[in-house]
Amino acid sequence: MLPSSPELRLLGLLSCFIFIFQVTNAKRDLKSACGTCQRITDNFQKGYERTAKQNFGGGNTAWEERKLSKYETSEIRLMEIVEGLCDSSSFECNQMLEEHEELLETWWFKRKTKHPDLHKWFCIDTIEVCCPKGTFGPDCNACVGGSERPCHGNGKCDGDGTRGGDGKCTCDVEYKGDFCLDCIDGYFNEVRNDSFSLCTECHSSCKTCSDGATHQDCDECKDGWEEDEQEACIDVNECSKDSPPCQEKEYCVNTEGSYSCKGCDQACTGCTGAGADKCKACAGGYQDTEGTCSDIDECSGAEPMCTEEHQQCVNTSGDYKCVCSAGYEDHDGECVQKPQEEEPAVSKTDESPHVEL
Ligand SMILES: [Ca+2]
Ligand SMILES: [Ca+2]
Repeated sequence: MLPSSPELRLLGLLSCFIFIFQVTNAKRDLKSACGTCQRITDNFQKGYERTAKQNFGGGNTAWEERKLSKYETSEIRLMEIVEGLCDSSSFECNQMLEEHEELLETWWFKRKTKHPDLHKWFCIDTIEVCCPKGTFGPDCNACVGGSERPCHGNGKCDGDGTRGGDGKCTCDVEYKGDFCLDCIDGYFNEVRNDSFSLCTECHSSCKTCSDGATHQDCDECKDGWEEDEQEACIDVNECSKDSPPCQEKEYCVNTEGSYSCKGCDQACTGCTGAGADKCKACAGGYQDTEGTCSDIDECSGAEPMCTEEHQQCVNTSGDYKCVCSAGYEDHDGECVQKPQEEEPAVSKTDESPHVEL
């Protein structure tokens, strides 16, 4: 029986999806396939160097010399090199190797002399997963800016050196534009022509600038900076403004391009700087002593501060407190005599460090 039409449509849609998936996947695969191929040829070179010193005994008789020169181009040596080309865990690498192992053999025995660059012969010219440096895509077209200096030396060309990518530039951080010749805000073109651009950082006071790196070259000042009469960007002193930006119990510290607020000494109500000698007024519990706010010793005043029975006064910084005298303890706000229990005998043996074991 033939499938009904909705099923057919679904089938058609599904194969369409699979096709799109394969196309996009293949594009990405070409970049990673080149990476895999590059690793294989890099490891081949390493293996080639590793096996260069090997021989069949270590002597240098004529017989051994002959044997050695035979090894140099032997299948045994090739096998030893091929063994080290892929990590056993790398599926992509092992798959590529399995698919093209015969090509490596062909190169080893027949092409090596004429085409000594394995990467070029294998990855670029034969299995066609890579391109020469500075080129990209199926036909190895030149990157934006040319293959000599892709992206004019100020960025990375998408797919550079592979059969994938679109050749567009991802510029280095200072540069922008399709050709990576323009500077981002905060940088200016120190050198600029059709094929070369050098972007240098503006002065720290500039949002944008042109022609130079001093504070006089700003086109626009950064926040926290303002233009003076000479059109140079200078620091705004936020602390000297009519309405300073800090809280009542803070003082203001001006910095280049900004400011900060710091907490006053606890002896102050408002202050102009750090320490008890920079108070605008003393906080409660403190008094002005020769320009410095110092603690008032409430307990030494003529008037007793703690009036309850068996209480004593304890001075604290910025305050004082009333506590029960020795031998008394607080009981619902009253100081009562502590119970005189005779328990030291028990606790003493408990806490003794010389316990007999
Ligand atoms: Ca400032
Ligand atoms: Ca006090």
